[in-house]
Amino acid sequence: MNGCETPENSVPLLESLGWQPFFADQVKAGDTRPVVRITEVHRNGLRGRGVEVTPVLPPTVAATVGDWVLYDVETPAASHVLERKSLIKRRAAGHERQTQLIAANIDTVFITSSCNQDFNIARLERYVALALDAGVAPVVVLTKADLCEDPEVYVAQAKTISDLVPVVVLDARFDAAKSVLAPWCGRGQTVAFLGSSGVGKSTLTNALTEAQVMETRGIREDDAKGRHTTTRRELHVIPSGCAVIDTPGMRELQLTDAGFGVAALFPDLYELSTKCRFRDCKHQTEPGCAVRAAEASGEVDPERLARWEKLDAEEKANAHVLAVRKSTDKTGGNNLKYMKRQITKGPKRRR
Ligand SMILES: Nc1nc2c(ncn2[C@@H]2O[C@H](COP(=O)(O)OP(=O)(O)O)[C@@H](O)[C@H]2O)c(=O)[nH]1
Ligand SMILES: [Mg+2]
Ligand SMILES: [Zn+2]
Repeated sequence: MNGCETPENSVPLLESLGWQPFFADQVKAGDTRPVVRITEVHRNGLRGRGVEVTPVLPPTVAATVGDWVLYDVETPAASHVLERKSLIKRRAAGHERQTQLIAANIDTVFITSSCNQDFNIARLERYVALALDAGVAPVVVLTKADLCEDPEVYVAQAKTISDLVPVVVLDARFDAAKSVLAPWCGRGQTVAFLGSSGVGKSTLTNALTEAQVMETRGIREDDAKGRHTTTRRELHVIPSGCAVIDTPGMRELQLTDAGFGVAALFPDLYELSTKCRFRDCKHQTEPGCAVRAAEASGEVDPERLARWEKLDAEEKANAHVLAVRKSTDKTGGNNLKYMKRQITKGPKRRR
């Protein structure tokens, strides 16, 4: 082996790490800085992986897991983060309404839920909106099919989310799970698992990597809630020549600045809302409200409508807080520019 190939197969390491023409096009001819992908973020540094290099970059480098960096060997702090293809972020939990970067440059996100009390259509929709907004293709992965009398009941419900979102169901503990996810794990792709604790994200990461790279642990019997075994996001290479990111369960997923994702998930309702008489209609008691009219005539499913209203209101409230912050925070500018570009480009179509 010459260090450029993964031990498992003959896919060049950079490609297995998710290197694509989109990134290669950003490197000028003659630039000798090694490219590395950020695999872990710690308080005191960012771990990267490239061909024959595994540097730790100082935390001042503004990168997250999945970012590609031109590593400045002499002055690591001056390493250059390449433009992102996609970015998953949320409003951080707690009082600080900061935006937390979750992962960059993901092609497909496996939104994972088990076929038990964890299953919650509103929560899945929230993740799907987040993914669509980030420019990442969402796939709903339903685990623990073996523990459930009729998994198809869950599949049928998940399929109502959107025609844009494929749904698969599996037992995460067995090899067969790998082939169910294989269509999204081709060479040079990057996939990530998102979902609550205890649903099987680390079990699936282990299945894909064919190694025990992540620790897994049983859920509490009484309420099906998971324990936080995975404490940080980590990127691993899998033998099919694909990169996979496992994440800890998120207790709270607040959307922020995700108006495009919410609209993409509920295009019919978004379209209706553009027909209200007043442009800033809150769809409450305003005259000429197309949304309330459609509800009254029974054209729309009232439960789905209520879920859209909740997400839309939350997204707008958080986006407003961020907009105020950005107007006083000079570093927010880049991010805003990025989002605008994402929105005009639209979500990436699945292959
Ligand atoms: N029966 C069954 N158990 C599973 C399945 N997926 C995961 N588990 C178990 O659920 C527990 C939590 O899994 P883990 O991968 O740590 O969940 P994570 O918190 O999402 O990373 C572990 O004990 C797994 O063995 C599945 O499809 N069927
Ligand atoms: Mg885990
Ligand atoms: Zn209205």
